[in-house]
This record gives sequence, structure tokens and C-alpha cells, in this order.
Amino acid sequence: MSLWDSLARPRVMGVLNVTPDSFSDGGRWTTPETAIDHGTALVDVGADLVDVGGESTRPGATRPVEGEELARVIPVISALAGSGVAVSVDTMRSSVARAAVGAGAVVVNDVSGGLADPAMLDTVAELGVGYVAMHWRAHSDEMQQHAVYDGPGGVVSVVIDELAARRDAALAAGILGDRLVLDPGLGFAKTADHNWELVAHLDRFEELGQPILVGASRKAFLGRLLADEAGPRAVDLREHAHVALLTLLAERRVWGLRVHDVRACWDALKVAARFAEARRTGSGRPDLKEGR
Ligand code: PMM
Repeated sequence: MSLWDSLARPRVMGVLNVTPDSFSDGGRWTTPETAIDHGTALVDVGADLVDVGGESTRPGATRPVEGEELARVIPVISALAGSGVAVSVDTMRSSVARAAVGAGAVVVNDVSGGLADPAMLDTVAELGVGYVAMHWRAHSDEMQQHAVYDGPGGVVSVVIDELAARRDAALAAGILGDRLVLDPGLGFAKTADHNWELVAHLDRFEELGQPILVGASRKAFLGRLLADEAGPRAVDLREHAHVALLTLLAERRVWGLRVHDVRACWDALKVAARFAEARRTGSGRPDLKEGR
């Protein structure tokens, strides 16, 4: 399957953070060997794409220098791509994007949508690969100060407008329209309420006319929803809630879901697909039965 073929289900993007400090899986796959094994394991349970990142974007994180980011991701991308895995590189740096594509990555996943590095859009256009442009306002050390959406229509309209500007800039730079994916950027300069508004109105993002990717996996808004007196639910105990959300999102025509637990995501997609099929057959509807 090509990533860009039309498909009746969302693509499953497995997360592989080769960082010491990502909130979700930081410190777990820090050697090339452990990272490559985990990437292979994600594919074994059904990932269509493995997203390799070397920079943590957790709120308050400081950025690694470029050399450090390259050293983290390039050996992992080379090995995975070399064994036939479709790899995206999660980076805001055009230099890292270029090296990653040289190592075999087929998609650049830029959480800044081209805003962090002025050379990014031209570089991706020249490389001719896919591009994910996420909604973003500032680097992680200050992004939560930017979680203000006062425009008419609230957070959903403002995020759509700001993503439309990134879409237009990407297309103007020469990035191929059928390889350009947009992402509302859950958790990036957003409060928990903003994230719920965005996922609840995901269908409105269809007006952007581009494929949509969503990353809700393990994020703080789920932890806050499930909080008890001890505080937010721990990161690794948010998966059941995430699967419930994925089952709802599967009904939306999203291009892709960025997840840590690929098997759990597939379970949700299978339930949603079977449920939709059973509804279509009409056997539960008396008015559609023969003789009525
Ligand atoms: N979230 C994170 C990192 N990269 N990329 C896209 N396109 N969308 C996201 O929502 C996104 C991302 C942060 O989460 P992580 O620490 O689990 O990687």
C-alpha cells in the first residue's frame, strides 16, 4: 500500500521518540538498537508509518542542538527505512529533514508547520516528499502562554484559519497538494478544553481540503479527564480513554492517527468499521425489512 492511495480507514502512524525526555515515551528507546527494535515491533502490529523524532516537544522542554538531534534519529531512520518501513521524521529543522530523507524517510512531520525554520517549506518542496504541517504557535518552553483563541468561532475557527495559512504557504513553496497533511496540533498551545473542542469538531477541518492527521495519544487532556485526588492519570494509564476517543474519531474521515499503542489503535478501528458495516446492512431497521 502506498501512503497516498485512497484508503477506507485512517493510516496508523506509530510514534518512536528517540529522546531522553518526551512526556510519552522519553528515555525508553534511546539507543539505536532499542529504537530500531521498537520501530520494527510497531510495524509488526500494523503501523503503516513510523514517526521518528529526536526532539521532545513536551511543554517546557529545551531544544537539543542540531548535531544531537541528527545523531539520535539518522541511524534509526536508516535502519528502519533500509528494511522497508515507511518512515516519517518528526522535526522542525530543515537540515534534519534533508538528512532524514537522505536516510530514507518519506514524510517530514513538522510540528511547527514551517514556522520554526524559514527554510523548511522550500526544502520539503525540493525533496518532493510528503509533509505534515501541524498547528503551532511557539516553541515548547513558551507555548502554553499562547493558548488564547479569542477570534470569532473560538478555537476551532482560529486553528482552521491558521492552518489554512500554513497550507497556502506550503503550496506556494511547491509542496505537492496530494502529499500535504494538516494536523490541529492537540496539546500545542492548547488547554484541555481547547483540545476537546477540536476533537469534537474535527469534521470542520475537512473544509481545508487536505488530509488530516490527529495525535491524541497519551496527551495531558486525557490525563486531566481521568484525574482523581492524586492528580492527573499517569501517562501510561491513559490508553483505554484514548481507544475510546479513537473509536469516535474513526467515524471522521481522517487520513491518519498518530499513536503509541498501534495494536490498541487497530482494535478501535476494527470495532468502528464492523459497527459501521452492521449499521449499513439495515437488518436492525424494521422499515427496511422485506414485506414492510
Ligand atoms: N504530538 C507530539 C509530537 N509530534 N506530530 C504531529 N503531527 N501531531 C502531534 O499531535 C504530535 C506530533 C507530542 O507527543 P509525543 O511526545 O507523544 O510524541
